[in-house]
Amino acid sequence: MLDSSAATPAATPAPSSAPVLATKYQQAVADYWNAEKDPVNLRLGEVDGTYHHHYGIGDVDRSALEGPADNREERIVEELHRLEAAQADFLLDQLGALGPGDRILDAGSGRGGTSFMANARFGCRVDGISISEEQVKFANNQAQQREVADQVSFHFRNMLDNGFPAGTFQAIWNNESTMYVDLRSLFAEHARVLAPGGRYVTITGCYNDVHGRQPSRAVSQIDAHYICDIHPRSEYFAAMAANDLIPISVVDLTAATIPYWELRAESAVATGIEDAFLTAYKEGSFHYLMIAADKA
Ligand code: GPP
Ligand code: MG
Repeated sequence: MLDSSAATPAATPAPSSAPVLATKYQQAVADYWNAEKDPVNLRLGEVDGTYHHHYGIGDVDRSALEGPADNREERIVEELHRLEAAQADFLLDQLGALGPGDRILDAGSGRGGTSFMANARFGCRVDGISISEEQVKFANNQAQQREVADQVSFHFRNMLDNGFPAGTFQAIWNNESTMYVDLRSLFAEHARVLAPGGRYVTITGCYNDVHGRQPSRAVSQIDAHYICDIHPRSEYFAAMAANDLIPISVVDLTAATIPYWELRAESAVATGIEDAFLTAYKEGSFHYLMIAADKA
């Protein structure tokens, strides 16, 4: 009998035939991000063409606030953007030594900002995945404009079922996107596609188990604003341990992100969620955390 499989090289499995949006919840999240055109993200992205969907870290340059009144808003937008870029740079610092031969995955890639910075830094192929078709379209257009589409590509895929073959990536990150998914399912899927010794990094907002076993009022307000479900700090480590992801570094970025939120609260691009973040951080019910782990 003819066995065609014997002569065929190991094929890349096709992405799962399951629908990308597996639940009504995921559809609601996709609807939110498909419709999102907030100046706090678009005006900041227009500063230099790199569009982020995360917050900022580092001290504010006060000259943004103190200079002449006529272009004060423009300076504040530039300063917020600078702090968001600093956050992405800090995340990339944690990925370890990567080079052009490596492959890396941006899980929850938004409009692509961190992916493009990673490609510029490491010179390697980057895949980004998002359940928002509008974000995927936007980010792929950016890749064309930047003439890196052969190296950086974005896919309409679900981070819980990413469709890549086992062991594909030397590094994976979630830049503020874990709060939309169950962590055990997420880390099982990441562990599947990470090569042994591969690095995982997340920057996330998580609530403080020590403050209370349930989320505080301010954390619940953040959940309602973004339709997400912020996890307790403990759950990150339990879910990593359950999936052969061994933490190597944890940095509490809470103090470093407060200046960003204070500046944002004073700006014309404030969205109304600023006070909830400032309350949650200052009362100690919420942390902004970086966690890096290696795949055993
Ligand atoms: C993305 O940033 C924000 C989230 C994914 C929500 C939750 C994050 C936490 C750390 C709790 P964004 O840049 O799209 O948000 P915004 O529009 O408010 O700037
Ligand atoms: Mg933003």
